[in-house]
This record gives sequence, structure tokens and C-alpha cells, in this order.
Amino acid sequence: MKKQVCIIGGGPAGLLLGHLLTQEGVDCVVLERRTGDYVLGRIRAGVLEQVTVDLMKRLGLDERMKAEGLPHDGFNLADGERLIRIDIKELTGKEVMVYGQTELTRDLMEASAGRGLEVIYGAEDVELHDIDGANPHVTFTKDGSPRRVNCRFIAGCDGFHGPSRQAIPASVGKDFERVYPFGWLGILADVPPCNHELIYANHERGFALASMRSNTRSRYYIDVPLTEKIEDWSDERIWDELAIRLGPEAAAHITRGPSIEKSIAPLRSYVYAPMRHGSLLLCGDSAHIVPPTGAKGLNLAASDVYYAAEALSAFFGKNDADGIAAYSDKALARVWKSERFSWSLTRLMHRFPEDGDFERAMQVAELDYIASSRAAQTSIAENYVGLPV
Ligand code: RFL
Ligand code: PHB
Repeated sequence: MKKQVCIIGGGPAGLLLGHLLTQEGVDCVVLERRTGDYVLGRIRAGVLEQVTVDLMKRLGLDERMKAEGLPHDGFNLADGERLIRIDIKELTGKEVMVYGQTELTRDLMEASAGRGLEVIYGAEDVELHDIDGANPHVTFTKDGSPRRVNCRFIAGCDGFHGPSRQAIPASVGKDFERVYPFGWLGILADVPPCNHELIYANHERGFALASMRSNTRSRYYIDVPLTEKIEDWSDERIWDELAIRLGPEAAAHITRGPSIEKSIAPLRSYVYAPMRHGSLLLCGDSAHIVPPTGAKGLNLAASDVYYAAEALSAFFGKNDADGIAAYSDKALARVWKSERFSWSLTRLMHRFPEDGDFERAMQVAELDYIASSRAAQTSIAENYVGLPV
């Protein structure tokens, strides 16, 4: 098969890029290792920045998001008895959209055949070849038969564990990493949310987040040591813990119900630089991971894709390679700012096992400052809604 761009990974980054390139007349294919159902079964992000919403709008795939998504103009930071509301609309003039990653991925998936975007599910043993030069190719196995894609560029949208980043010679790049001593245990349940806005809570027993997917579906998280096993967390135990950590006001409004999904995800900050090597461009989780506290992962994947689509469209449409040359620096500038925000919100809202009285006093002082300073609230709000692309 001959294509201009071979996209590896059919998560949100790969599908968004595939649609944007197809819209610009760039011939591409998406190779996804899993089945479509498996990809949709992964419960992940819930909060979309304007950049992500705008890309769906540009594709004309925002109808369901507009109808079913929940625009939010604020969120809350809780600590003990204290609740600080960050009024993002008033402070920035913008809002975020609560719409699940599953739903966004479904919208992209369902539109692909009709728009001529070929997505090959069940593509096994994907390998990248000759990425240094201008004639790379990708090999894979489909239903037991070997297949090959010759292309001009490869987009590595295959997540943290995919083969793309690993195909770059070790001498080329550098990775930056911070691993956290806890994970987030998430529970999804068909019950109304306890509050109409998100609450991020720092409690002496640990962190909790009250989020949602709709007015009838809630998503909650608590942080747990990485040694915890999901089997040891019955639904009741999770609801009990949430009721303590979110505080009495929120607890009074929690509706309990059976979990539809529950899992523990480790927290990590990670950046690989550069994000391009030769004919390979990395987008999304294949190049960087943020702890979920800032709700940035999917949105960073979307901004990478925005830059990559621009660069690839200019290359094929106008024979202009400047965007390709600038891709890594442009994407990384935004990535590092989101890394900083996600790390600092994680630091502020979690009790780290190594922390003592001093670190706790720093959290209290910072929350005091945020509560009393419009400048501090504006800084949090503009990062939360997303910095400009
Ligand atoms: P994905 O979603 O991991 O997709 C990568 C795709 O590549 C496929 N793949 C391969 N395909 C072919 N061959 C191979 N060898 C392959 N290896 C892998 C995989 O099957 C998969 O389909 O990466 P992508 O597209 O870069 O998207 C990134 C986002 O998924 C991620 O950043 C977010 O989910 C992070 N995240 C959040 N982000 C937000 O913006 N807002 C949030 O509120 C938010 N909450 C979260 C989150 C992530 C979480 N977890 C579980 C990590 C909450 C949680 C709990
Ligand atoms: C979610 O609803 O899954 C969610 C919301 C906000 C975050 C992380 C996850 O910061």
C-alpha cells in the first residue's frame, strides 16, 4: 500500500490526525493494534479544552458534543472545610467542555468510513523502517498475513507503550521523567454527580476528585498507594472513602450505585524530546504523559495533532517543509507548560508519603494565596482552560 502518511495508533490522536489530513486531501491510513470496541472500552479523559472542541468543530463532528456535552465555567479546589471556586469563565472568558474521551473517539470512529479515512483494526506486529530518510515504510500483520505501507511520513500516535518512540535511535533523544508514589483509582457509575462542577479535594486521607460524564453518569477518583489491588476495593469501600475525602457538603449529595468500570492508573510526568526524528512525528502520549490532575493529556494530544496536521498539509499542499522542521519545538513549548501545570496541581492537591509538616504548610499557604488573589486564580484558570496554540 502507498500512502503519504502512515498513522500508527487509532486512539484520539491518531483518529483526529487522520480526519484532519483527510479533510486537507492528504492520503493517509491509520493502523490500530486493538479492535474498535477495545479502544472505546478504555475510560479516560473527561474534560476538553477549547483547542480540542475547535478541532471537532473544524471537522464538522461536534454535533453530538454540542448536544450532549456539558460546558463548565468553573471548578473547585477543596481542602478540609475550605472550598475555593475557580470561575474560569469570569477570569478568562472561556469555558471547558465535559465530554468523555470515549464519546469523542466514537464520533471520530463512526465518521471515518464515510469520509474515506481507512482505519485498519487488529494490525499486529507494527514495525517502523528507514525513519531517518525520506522513504520510510511500516510493516504489520493483519489476519496472519504480512502487510506493508510505503509512505513519506509516519505519525507515531501509539501511546506511551507503542513502537514509534522506541524506533528512534537511543542516541537521538532524551527523556524526562517523574514517577509519583500513588495511582488514581477511578470509578464510573450511572448515578447523578454530587455537584454540578468538578471538585478536586486534598484531604488528610488523600486526594479525591468528583467528576462526571453527564447529568446521570458520574466519574470519581481517589489516590491510592501503588501497592493497592483493585480487587480489594469494593464499590462500598470506594464510596465510603469518597464521602470522607470530598467533605460533608459534597458527601451529603453523593448518590451511590454499582460501578460500571473501576481501575487504578499510575501517575507519571514524562517528556521525550525531540518529538520528530527524520520522517517520524510523535503526537500525544507517545511523546509525553502528564498526571491527570490538570486534565491535560487528551488536550495535549489534540494540540500536537493541530501542529502536525498544519505541518503535513503545508508539506503536501504547498511543498513547504518549514512546518515539519518547526514541529518539535512548537509542540514541546506547549507540552512543557502543560507538564508544569499538571505537576504543580498534583503537588498542591496530593499528600505525598515523603512530605512532612513543612510541605503541608506550603500547600496551606498556597491555597490561602489562591483563595485571596485574583491573579493566582487567573493563572490557574488560564492554564486549566488551555493555553493558546
Ligand atoms: P492513546 O489513547 O493511548 O492511544 C494510542 C493508541 O495506539 C494504539 N497502539 C498501537 N497501535 C498499533 N500498533 C501498536 N504496536 C500499538 N501500540 C499502541 C493503542 O491501542 C491506542 O489505541 O494515546 P493518544 O491518542 O495519544 O491519546 C492520549 C489520551 O488517551 C490521554 O492523554 C488521556 O486519556 C489522558 N487523560 C486525560 N486527558 C485529558 O485531556 N483530560 C482528562 O480529563 C484526562 N483524564 C486521562 C484522564 C488518562 C487517564 N488514564 C487512565 C491514563 C484520566 C485517566 C484515569
Ligand atoms: C475525568 O472526568 O475523568 C477527569 C476529569 C478531570 C481530571 C481528570 C479526569 O483532571
